[in-house]
Amino acid sequence: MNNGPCNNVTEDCAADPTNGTAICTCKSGYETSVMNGSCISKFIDQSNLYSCLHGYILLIDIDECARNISNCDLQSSYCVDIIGSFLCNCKTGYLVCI
Ligand SMILES: [Ca+2]
Repeated sequence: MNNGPCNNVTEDCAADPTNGTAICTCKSGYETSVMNGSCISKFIDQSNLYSCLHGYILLIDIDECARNISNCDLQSSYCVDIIGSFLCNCKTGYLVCI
């Protein structure tokens, strides 16, 4: 099926009943990006998308710390979220940590 001007992966296409122009809406599992209005996966942490500048490739980042999926040893280190990755910084009193 022709998806018109809409993105085949992320958007559904419908016709505007008043003038027949195409309307693109985000498919299930996608939401409107705060950056440019395109549809992106709901699993992307949008709080980090603001750091992207126009003309640069959209950085896809998640907050590994908030999602508790970093592999930091939380006994000796704390998790710091950065764009595209995360860091494990040593807690006070630890010279070596992972
Ligand atoms: Ca991150």
